[in-house]
Amino acid sequence: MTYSIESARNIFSSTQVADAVPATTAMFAKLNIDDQLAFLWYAYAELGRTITPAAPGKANLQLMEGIFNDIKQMSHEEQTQLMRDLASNADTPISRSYAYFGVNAKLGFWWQLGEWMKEGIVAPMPAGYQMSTQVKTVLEAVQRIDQSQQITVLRNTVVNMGFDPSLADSKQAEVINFKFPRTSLSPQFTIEGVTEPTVLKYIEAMNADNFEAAVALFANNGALQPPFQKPIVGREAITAYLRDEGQGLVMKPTKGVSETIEDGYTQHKITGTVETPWFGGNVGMNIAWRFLLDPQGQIYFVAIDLLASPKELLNLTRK
Ligand code: EQ3
Repeated sequence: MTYSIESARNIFSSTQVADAVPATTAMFAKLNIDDQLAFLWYAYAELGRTITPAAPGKANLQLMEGIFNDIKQMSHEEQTQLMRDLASNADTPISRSYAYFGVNAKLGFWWQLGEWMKEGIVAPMPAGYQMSTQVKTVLEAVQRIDQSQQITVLRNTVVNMGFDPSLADSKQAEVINFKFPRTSLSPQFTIEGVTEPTVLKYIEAMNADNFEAAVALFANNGALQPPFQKPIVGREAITAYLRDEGQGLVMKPTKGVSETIEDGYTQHKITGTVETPWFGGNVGMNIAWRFLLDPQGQIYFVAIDLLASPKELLNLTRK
């Protein structure tokens, strides 16, 4: 049997992923725009009772200085309109610029607005605001899921904002990507049950933000499937994706299983935790990597899954 990316997606098919994330994100998407903004404010404030994201660093925020200066000059009405435009994917100059922010830059943009909302520099939630029943329902749904799933929902909502760049007639060449300098040496790890060098090298490279080295481990037509997304195919596309989304992640794989399948292919499932630079060790996301290596030991496919529960960390069954 030769594999296709489509068939590779089914390896270790008993893996239980956190379905509550797309379900809650879909509930959010049905809210009207003002309810969406209100929901995010309250969800963020609620999360802030236990953890808050780290400040993204001056150098990163400076990349958006021009836009921030414009926003500070605006009236509260204009600022509110700007937030509505972003949430409704309207075609405005700032909404277009936002589309070319990398994921972390988008999060950093809202982080800054959130700080300024607290200080009253950016229009805060109106005094006496009454939550609609729809907002309450989505908030309750978010309260039922664990913290790593909550931050993933928040992240999804922010990623989907702004003017869709595929609709833009002119393309801006450069995406604004944040960098998170590593404060300590790459974490040491051993994966109980897995010694496959390609897998170990992948984790090592990712823990050093060495995306070129990580991507060199892929086959030419290899693919990486991020949580809740379709596979990203080919080295160039994977490199661009990792430069945007892989920065500063700390991967702590702990257990795994390896198996030789047909025609010299091998499959490996590894579980462990991943920390984002925004929340550091305060939020360990339960993750599985499902690797399919070709007979040359190159990565033909790897899926990264956000697991449904910590119990899933122990699920290393092969089917
Ligand atoms: C201002 C406020 C509050 C109100 C306003 O009305 C609207 C908005 C939007 C507001 C602001 C909200 C803010 C500031 C939200 C911030 C949320 C943050 C910082 C969320 C961060 C989440 C990060 C996550 C979930 C990262 C996950 C990364 C993973 C799972 C990476 C996995 C990977 C692995 C393990 C690989 O091996 C390959 C790469 C890959 C990236 C897939």
